[in-house]
Formats: sequence, C-alpha cells, structure tokens
Amino acid sequence: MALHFLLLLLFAVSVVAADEEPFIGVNIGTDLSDMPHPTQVVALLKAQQIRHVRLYDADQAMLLALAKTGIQVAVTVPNEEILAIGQSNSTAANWVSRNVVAHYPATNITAICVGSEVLTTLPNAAKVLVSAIKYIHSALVASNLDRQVKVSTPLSSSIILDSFPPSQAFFNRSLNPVLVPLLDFLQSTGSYLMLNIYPYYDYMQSNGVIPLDYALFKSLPPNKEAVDSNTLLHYTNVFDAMVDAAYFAMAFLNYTNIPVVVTESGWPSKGGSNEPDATVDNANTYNSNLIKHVFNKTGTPKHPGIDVSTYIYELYNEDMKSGPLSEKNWGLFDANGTPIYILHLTESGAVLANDTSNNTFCIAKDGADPKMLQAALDWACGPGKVECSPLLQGQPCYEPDNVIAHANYAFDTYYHKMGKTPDACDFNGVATISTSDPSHGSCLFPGSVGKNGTLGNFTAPSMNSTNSDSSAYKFSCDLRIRSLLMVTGFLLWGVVLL
Ligand SMILES: *[C@@H]1O[C@H](CO)[C@@H](O)[C@H](O)[C@H]1NC(C)=O
Ligand SMILES: *[C@@H]1O[C@H](CO)[C@@H](O)[C@H](O)[C@H]1NC(C)=O
Ligand SMILES: *[C@@H]1O[C@H](CO)[C@@H](O)[C@H](O)[C@H]1NC(C)=O
Ligand SMILES: *[C@@H]1O[C@H](CO)[C@@H](O)[C@H](O)[C@H]1NC(C)=O
Ligand SMILES: *[C@@H]1O[C@H](CO)[C@@H](O)[C@H](O)[C@H]1NC(C)=O
Ligand SMILES: *[C@@H]1O[C@H](CO)[C@@H](O)[C@H](O)[C@H]1NC(C)=O
Ligand SMILES: *[C@@H]1O[C@H](CO)[C@@H](O)[C@H](O)[C@H]1NC(C)=O
Ligand SMILES: *[C@@H]1O[C@H](CO)[C@@H](O)[C@H](O)[C@H]1NC(C)=O
Ligand SMILES: *[C@@H]1O[C@H](CO)[C@@H](O)[C@H](O)[C@H]1NC(C)=O
Ligand SMILES: *[C@H]1O[C@H](CO)[C@@H](O)[C@H](O)[C@H]1NC(C)=O
Repeated sequence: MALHFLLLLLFAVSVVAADEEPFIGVNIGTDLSDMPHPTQVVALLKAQQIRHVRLYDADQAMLLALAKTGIQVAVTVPNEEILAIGQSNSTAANWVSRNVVAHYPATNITAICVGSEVLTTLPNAAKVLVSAIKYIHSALVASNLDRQVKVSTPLSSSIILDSFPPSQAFFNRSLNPVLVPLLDFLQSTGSYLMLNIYPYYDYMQSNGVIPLDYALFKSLPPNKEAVDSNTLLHYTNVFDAMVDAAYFAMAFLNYTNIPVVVTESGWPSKGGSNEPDATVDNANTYNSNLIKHVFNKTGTPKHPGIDVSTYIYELYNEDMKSGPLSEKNWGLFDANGTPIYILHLTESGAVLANDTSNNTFCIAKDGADPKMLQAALDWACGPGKVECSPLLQGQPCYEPDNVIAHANYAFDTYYHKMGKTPDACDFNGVATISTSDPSHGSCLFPGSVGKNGTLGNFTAPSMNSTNSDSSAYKFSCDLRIRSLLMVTGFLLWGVVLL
C-alpha cells in the first residue's frame, strides 16, 4: 500500500516535467528566391532576440553562422535521408558526426528532428522511422551528447483522430506499430513529442463550425467556451484543445509523462480569394496571442502550468512555395528582414521587450482633396513649426515627391510633437490616425521603431526546418481527411456544448 502510494506520488511528480522556462522559437524555411545569407539571417535573429530556431536541414553555413550566438538550434534529418539512416547505423553515425559533433558546442544544437511529418508524408519510411531515431540517438550516446541533444520527430496533428473533445482523442490506430515504440523511446530518453498544430486549417476546414475567435485565442463569452463533457475542462482556444488531444492520445496508450513541444504553428498573412481569413490582422492576432499564451505559463486545461514551448511557422515569407497563395505568406518577415506586421506584445510580462504595437501615426486621409492637403502641409511646415527639411530635394523623405507622401510626414511629425493627442491629427479633416508605419527607405517617421524589434525580447525553442516541400502545405493536404472527422466530432460536441 505504502509502496503503491509512493509510486503514485512519483508518477504524479513526473507527469510532464516543467523543468525549464517555456520558449518561443521560429522555423527557418529557405524556399525564397532571394534567401538571405546565413549571416543576415543570424543578424535578424539577434536583432529580434530570437533564441531558438528550427532548421529543416543541417545546412553547414547556417550552423556556422549560428555558432557562438547563444541561439539554440534544432536541426532536421531531411525526409529523403530517413530510409538510408533507418537502415544503417553507420550512416546515422556519419550524419551525427558531420552535422552535430562537428558544430557542437560552438553551435548550441539542442534537438534533432528526424524527418518532418514522416508518417503522413512518407508512409514507406514509417517502418524505419524509429530505427532511424534510435541510430541517431546511439550515435549521440557514442559521442556523449545524448543528454544535451534531444531526438524526436515532428508529427502532423492529423494523426490524432477525434480530437474534439480532447478527452476522446486517439492516434490513428494503424500507426500504433510505429507510435508505440516511438513513445517508448521518447519516454526512456526524456525527449518530447513534437507536434505541428495549425488552428488556421482546423478553422478553415470546419465550414464555420469552429469560430474564428476560438482559433485566434480571442476571449469568448463564458457561454461560448467549449467544454469537454467527459472532463468538464473548459477550452478557450483551438491550440490548447489540440495539445490536450495529444496528451489524451498518448495517455490512451499509457504514456502520461511525455511533454509536448509544438514544432510548427502560425497563421498566414495573405491568401487567395478563397482564403479570406489569411490576413495581416489575423496573422498578427494569432501569433501575438500565441506568444503571450506560451509565455503566460498557463499550460493547458489538462496540464495547467505545464509549458508548451512553440516554434512559430515561420521566419520568412517563402515566395517559392507552391500551392495556394497563403503558402507563400506564413512569415513574420520578408527577405529584407522587414516585418510583415508588428506583433502586439503588450502585457506579456518581463520576458518581452518593448511593446511596439502602441505606435500610432498621423497620415493623410484616403481620398482627401489634394488642395486641402497642400494647404494643411503648408500650414504644418509654416505656422505649425514642423521641421520639414527632410522633405527637401536630396533629403530622405523627398521621394516620393507628391503631396500625399509629404503631408504624411508633416502631419505625423506635428502629431508626435503635440504628444499624439487626437486633436493634433485633424488638419481640417484631411488627416487620420493609423497604426501602420509609413516609414520607407531611410525616411523614418516620428513614432517609428524602424525595422528592428518586431519580436522584441523573447525567448523560444529551436530547430532548422526548411524542406523543399512545405510541411504546412503537406499538412493542409492530409488535413482534409482528418478535418472531416474532426469537424464531425466538433459538431456533435459543439451542438451539445457551445
Ligand atoms: C551497428 O550495427 C552493428 C551490427 O549491425 C553493431 O555491431 C554495431 O555495434 C552498431 N553500432 C552502433 C554504433 O550502434
Ligand atoms: C545550450 O543552451 C542551453 C540552454 O540555455 C544551455 O543550458 C547550455 O549550456 C547551452 N550549451 C552550450 C554548449 O552552449
Ligand atoms: C490512418 O493511417 C492510415 C495509414 O497511414 C491511413 O491510410 C488512414 O487514412 C488513416 N486514417 C485516418 C482516419 O486518417
Ligand atoms: C494501459 O494500462 C492499462 C492498465 O494497466 C491496461 O489495462 C491497458 O491494456 C493498457 N493499454 C495499453 C494500450 O497498453
Ligand atoms: C495568463 O494567466 C492567467 C492565470 O494564470 C490568466 O488569468 C490569463 O487569462 C492568462 N492570460 C493570457 C493572455 O493567456
Ligand atoms: C531581455 O529580457 C531580459 C529579461 O527580462 C533582460 O534582462 C534583458 O536586458 C532584455 N534585453 C533587451 C535587449 O531588452
Ligand atoms: C524599451 O526601449 C527603450 C529604448 O529602446 C529601452 O530603454 C527600454 O529599456 C525598453 N523597455 C523594455 C521594457 O525593454
Ligand atoms: C500607448 O501610449 C499612450 C501614450 O503614448 C499611453 O498613454 C498608453 O498607456 C499606451 N498604451 C499601452 C497599451 O502601452
Ligand atoms: C536596426 O538594426 C541594425 C543592425 O542591428 C542597425 O544598424 C539599425 O540602425 C537598426 N535600425 C533601427 C531603426 O533601429
Ligand atoms: C533546409 O533544408 C532543405 C533541404 O535539405 C534545404 O534545401 C534548404 O536550403 C535548407 N534551408 C535552410 C534555411 O537551411
């Protein structure tokens, strides 16, 4: 009896360890026509205080550029190499020696992702996946690096069936011959389940069953919160529901102490005409809320307080990606390192640096009468005492040489000079307050934080992930089947509870 109790206690303590601070990392896909040089990539990571990255390969130049930066790196064994590595421990040992041992410790490689959604994209490699993982791990053991470098394999969440409500979730049973030894391995080596979670696709393919706000982490009225009728746990967002579905699916196979790291999650900022919710606002809302959620250390309803570190998909917009327009628009930055949007990171605690979302600008109203704009511009640069010299020929804000661009600059300068009071942005009704930074080239507007600091001071987990074929796209493909099932589940669940 006493022993039993002790075991229970040990068990309870070991349930999903929360030993470290949660982190936010970013995935670095490289399918860009003008992929920045690794040194530029690293400069961006540093400027943005990004401390965890995931690469989709183990690119030597990238690993060298990441050396001595303190950035934690997850590297990937590309899917094409799984078959060979899964059949030969010496091939695995060579891979580890070339891509890990050769760079560590200068480059802080903390994880190896063996493949990317192998079970759903490369079924014929599934049978050697666990061997590949074990061979890679043995090579790390031989190099005495197995404690520093975790080995796992990112899974598509589409292998979790009936994920709504989470307590009924289970892994696709036909994958159990792979998943059971995989979970055994993860448990015995203290590694984590790597999961790619895309509430965007869950929402898109739910045909309105999943509310947009629920996918975007926006607060729902209490009577709209989803309640799991088996556990009575309340779910306020799709992300938590998916993570808990993974915990429940593992528990169904009797694995209760394997933590989850989300290796991909994000939202596209632009899409085709049939992707109306791929917008800058939604992408900003999703990623900002995701970051706050991870750093808030709330955990999930099933495991409150247990961190779910997450890698955002992804650093750059990948213009070479095929598939729908949204595929090219998951990035936080363009190839120049210019943010696609400025994340709203207020109230996220000490981990985050300055909130850059509170910047407002005063600009010319759309469609304002050019004559009235000219008059207001003349007033601002004259009686308004705005320092308008940057608008002179040869100066940074001269181009584009038109009344709208010049009025924008003069209005914004006046507005900031006057302490950003709404009154200071009127100009006889031809001016308006905007949250988009009109700065361009070397013409920095008052209130601009420049092109740095989008992500502020935040920490995250890391892996290098850049497959030639987009894992997000692959995900969206195999998600179709799963979504039908999931949506059916959610419908039933939703009818009862929403
Ligand atoms: C590789 O496999 C051979 C036999 O197949 C075995 O003798 C050897 O110990 C293995 N090496 C490692 C590093 O696991
Ligand atoms: C890698 O990062 C971890 C976490 O910050 C740290 O504990 C470890 O000392 C680092 N290793 C190296 C070799 O820098
Ligand atoms: C389960 O996995 C098998 C093998 O990959 C696949 O053929 C089947 O479609 C999956 N089932 C569901 C419901 O996703
Ligand atoms: C999980 O454990 C329970 C109780 O020990 C056992 O009855 C069940 O068969 C196990 N399930 C699996 C999938 O191993
Ligand atoms: C942060 O956590 C607290 C309680 O732990 C919760 O009340 C609050 O809603 C959370 N905020 C976010 C943004 O998740
Ligand atoms: C980042 O945050 C840490 C912890 O809050 C702080 O010590 C550090 O000075 C910050 N760095 C910058 C550049 O703001
Ligand atoms: C915000 O930025 C300013 C100047 O860049 C810096 O002095 C200040 O410490 C920052 N605040 C935080 C909370 O990081
Ligand atoms: C935004 O800035 C204004 C004044 O510049 C300040 O009063 C307000 O508290 C700020 N809001 C946030 C959320 O930081
Ligand atoms: C952005 O960062 C670069 C490199 O760190 C620096 O040279 C530049 O001055 C910064 N720009 C702004 C507006 O802070
Ligand atoms: C990631 O790996 C892929 C496949 O090996 C490669 O083509 C690509 O260049 C790599 N991207 C980065 C950022 O290293």
